[in-house]
Amino acid sequence: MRAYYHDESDEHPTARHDSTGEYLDVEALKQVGVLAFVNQNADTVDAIAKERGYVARDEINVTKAGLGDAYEARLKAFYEEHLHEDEEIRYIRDGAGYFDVRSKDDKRWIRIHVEQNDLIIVPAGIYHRFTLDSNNAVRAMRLFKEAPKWIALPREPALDANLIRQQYVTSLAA
Ligand code: KMT
Ligand code: NI
Repeated sequence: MRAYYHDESDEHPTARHDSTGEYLDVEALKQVGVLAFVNQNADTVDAIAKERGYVARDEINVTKAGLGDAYEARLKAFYEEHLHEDEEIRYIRDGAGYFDVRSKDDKRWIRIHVEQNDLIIVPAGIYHRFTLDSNNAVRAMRLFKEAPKWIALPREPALDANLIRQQYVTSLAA
């Protein structure tokens, strides 16, 4: 796991975009509600799942082979700025990728590089996006609640009035 402010350069999305050199640690990520745990094993994942009410899990293989015809469309959707009404929890089994989340002031992207055995919890209501890194492959465990509200709601001005979004924004001020 490595997190930093995204440099917003015109390079390909899968480039590192780390020329800012402004790194963030796990504590700084907590300030935007993101929980990141490095080097986790099956036992700790089970414990977190139990604690937070995750009752099911599956695996997503984000590669050309894993997603087949849906590959391009899925990657495009992942990279469009969006939010969910539930938290998004991923345990990286193999490969790597970038979660970009909005900074507290909503002006910058924070780029979080997740790698094997990292577990990340992206809070409900935060604007974010995902891309692979230059190795073009990630395999991740997805944890599910009973009735997950997982639809990706693309960013648009009207979405700022969404209740979950407002609760998230309020939590930042606290
Ligand atoms: C998502 O919903 O953004 C994903 O599942 C991304 C791939 S898993 C690291
Ligand atoms: Ni998402």
